[in-house]
Amino acid sequence: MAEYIPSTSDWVREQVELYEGSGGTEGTTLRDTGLPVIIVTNRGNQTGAIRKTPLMRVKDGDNYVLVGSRGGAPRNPVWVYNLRADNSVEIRDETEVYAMRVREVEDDAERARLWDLSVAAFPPYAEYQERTTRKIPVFVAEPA
Ligand code: F42
Repeated sequence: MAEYIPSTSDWVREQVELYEGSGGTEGTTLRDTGLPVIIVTNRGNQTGAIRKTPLMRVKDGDNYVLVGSRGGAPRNPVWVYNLRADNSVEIRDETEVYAMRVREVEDDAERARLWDLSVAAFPPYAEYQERTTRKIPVFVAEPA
């Protein structure tokens, strides 16, 4: 079993601990927005360790859309590189846990559709894209 290395970011680590520690009954929304969050579990591309990242819940049927916005920061979140290196993930959505595979969305039309869906679920994504020159990476997670 690989070791779990918690995030160095306090608020992220605390949300993961509350969410997972309660079995998905607490800490399931983003701060005061009340909007739902999922926990993505994957492997670190350097350490091979288990990493856990809270992301907004964006659903497309049975699939989940993962948006690498990081609040519009100039650099991609590290988890983007982890998913590019190993596409096998576990997604916790409240009390349900799914084994899934992710793929980065490259097709313009597909990306546009999933982007609109993501902004509908979490409107600040639009502002985050305006804040940065990088094109925010979008992944889709499908049942493995
Ligand atoms: N971030 C988003 O990008 N999109 C969202 O929709 C989103 C929603 C959200 C909701 C709630 C919440 O609490 C946080 C939310 N975040 C969202 C923030 C998100 O959880 C991440 O913290 C953020 O995207 C930054 O991702 P990050 O992977 O850069 O994480 C940082 C804080 C982090 O933990 N970095 C690790 C560290 O040590 O601090 C690096 C971990 C890692 O994967 N290391 C690799 C390894 O091999 O283990 C090697 C790294 C390398 O060099 O490649």
